[in-house]
Amino acid sequence: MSVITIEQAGSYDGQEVTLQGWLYNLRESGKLLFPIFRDGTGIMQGVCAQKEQPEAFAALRGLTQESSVIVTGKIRAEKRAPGGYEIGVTKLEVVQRVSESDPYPIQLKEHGVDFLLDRRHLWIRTPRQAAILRIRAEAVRAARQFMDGQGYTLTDAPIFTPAACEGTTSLFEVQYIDEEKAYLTQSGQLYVEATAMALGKVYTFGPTFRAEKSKTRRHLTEFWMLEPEAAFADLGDMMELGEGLVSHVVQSVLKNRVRELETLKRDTAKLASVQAPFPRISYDEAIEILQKSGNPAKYGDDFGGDEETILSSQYDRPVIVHRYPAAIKAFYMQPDPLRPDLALGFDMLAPEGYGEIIGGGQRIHDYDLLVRRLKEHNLPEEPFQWYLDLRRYGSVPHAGFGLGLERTVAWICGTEHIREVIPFPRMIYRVYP
Ligand code: NSS
Repeated sequence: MSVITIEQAGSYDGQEVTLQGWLYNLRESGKLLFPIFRDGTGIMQGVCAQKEQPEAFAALRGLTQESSVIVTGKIRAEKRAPGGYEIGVTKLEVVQRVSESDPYPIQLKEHGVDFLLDRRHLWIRTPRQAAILRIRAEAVRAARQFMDGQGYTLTDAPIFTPAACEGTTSLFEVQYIDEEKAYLTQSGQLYVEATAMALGKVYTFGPTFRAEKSKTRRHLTEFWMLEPEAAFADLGDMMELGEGLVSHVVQSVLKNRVRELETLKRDTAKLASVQAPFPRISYDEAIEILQKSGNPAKYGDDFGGDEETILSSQYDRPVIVHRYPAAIKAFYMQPDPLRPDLALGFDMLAPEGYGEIIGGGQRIHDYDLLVRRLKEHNLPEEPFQWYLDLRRYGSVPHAGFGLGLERTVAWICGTEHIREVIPFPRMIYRVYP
């Protein structure tokens, strides 16, 4: 007998198979039982009649939600069933029975989000959450496939770091062995700049940390970032790489995660139009668009969620905003030679109000200018000595960016908040479970 997953059921129509999973729900109707099983790949309805299968019927009757089971039975097509197939149960083995006195806490009804977040270790079992995590995995797979295909080599950046990359206000300080201080990385950028000088085209993909005091639907304190970096590359190269990467990720999810997008009831027409090239506007043009739409933004302001939403609502795919005033950007940004008050940086804003999914641009490659910028940003020179070495020994123009995985997946899934798209979200007031 074949042990199969629910996802594979369509290839076993008419055959007797075994499923391993959990009891998701059970409806009892006299001498007939209608269980719903889940196994992580999907859910499947079953039927069990007392007359034909007295033993399986006895094992199943009264069985508690989320009890683990091994089910044997015949697969048959059933249009009305979720997934299009059901199983006629002939044998049911209970692996662990959830006690009636301590039932599974998450019932098949609406619960408050704090209740669910406290039980995140169980909440991820629900079909909607499982679908989101499968889409996340596909996004990661597709992103790496794209980067590898473009000739970029994965070089992992460290998590303990001696210095800040994205401003000192959101640094997590940790006690490192023997009273030395270290920080959790905010971005692997400084390190991929080094590996780019060693290997040419590189990327890192890992967790990054920001002690964000912002309690918004777009902020986590621990999130994943994919960061490409290339030697002899400029702003234009990175805008092109970014739109290629995002298009590939979205199109791969559309192709390979059809059922999951259905589970989420995602409007896939909105994703289908996400194809490179993306519209590009300068910061100056962005300010004009904002003012025309009645937003109070003035020249020199950084954009928040409201501004990003107005800008992205003008387009059916992500929009790239480039050349921000250097004064509102990080210390490492290369100035525009035509207008040195502007930085050769860009952000990519997702449609439908999901905000900034990419930030990046060209880096300062001149030693003296970089030293000056460190001073202007009140950053100590000493922990950056290794970074300055990259400008002492064979410095070249180079560029890169960071793609926020959770922002990207939240947009693709259409979730209200990014906390749902990472298995165990870390936020300003939450580190449990
Ligand atoms: O601060 S970024 O805009 N840019 C950097 O960290 C650069 N050092 C990356 C680089 O050039 N290699 O962050 C990049 C992206 C941003 O566009 C968001 O999509 C995401 O990282 N991001 C976040 N996601 C979730 N939560 C928080 N708090 C967060 N902060 C940034």
